[in-house]
Amino acid sequence: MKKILGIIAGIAMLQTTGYAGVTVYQHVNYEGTSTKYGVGGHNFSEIRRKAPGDDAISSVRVDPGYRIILYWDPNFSGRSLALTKNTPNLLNYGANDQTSSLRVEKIPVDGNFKRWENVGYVGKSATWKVGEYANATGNFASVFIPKGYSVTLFSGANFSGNAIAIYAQDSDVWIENLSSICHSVKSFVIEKNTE
Ligand SMILES: [Ca+2]
Repeated sequence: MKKILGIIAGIAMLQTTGYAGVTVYQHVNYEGTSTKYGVGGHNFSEIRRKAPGDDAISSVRVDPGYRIILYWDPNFSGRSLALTKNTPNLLNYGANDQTSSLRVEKIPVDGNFKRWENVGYVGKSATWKVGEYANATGNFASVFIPKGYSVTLFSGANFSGNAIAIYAQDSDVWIENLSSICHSVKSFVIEKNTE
């Protein structure tokens, strides 16, 4: 009998239908002028032309499944900062009013459960299909579960220890930093949700 200690549902918001990507804002807390950017590179001439302009971005909204890389200089050069979640104040990253070019990427996903070794959906990754996996290896820093599936994570091998169930019911679930809810993953079960 699996012992479920916690249930998380709908952690990440459903990405909006249609045009998805990121939105950059003039002021902190998503205020002031703004522009929504889709996947691809957006160089200095475009940044300068669109609101809020060059060296003027202070907060960023990032739709689930996307990454924005801010570059201090034109031509995707100079210092850079990658973000995969909504960030209301770039001052906290030393990145306020610095951006002169930026790139938007879609984070690649596949399978019914995917993990990355580093926070922010970077580093080595692995993907699994529906099934029971008694001995997991590697670091589960960020995870993705597509809509329609659920994953139960166990802190011990062979489905022992603490467990947490994550249901992707109404939308894909993206967890950028799994350690905030779960410190160890040694085994897991992936199931297809039933109606
Ligand atoms: Ca700059």
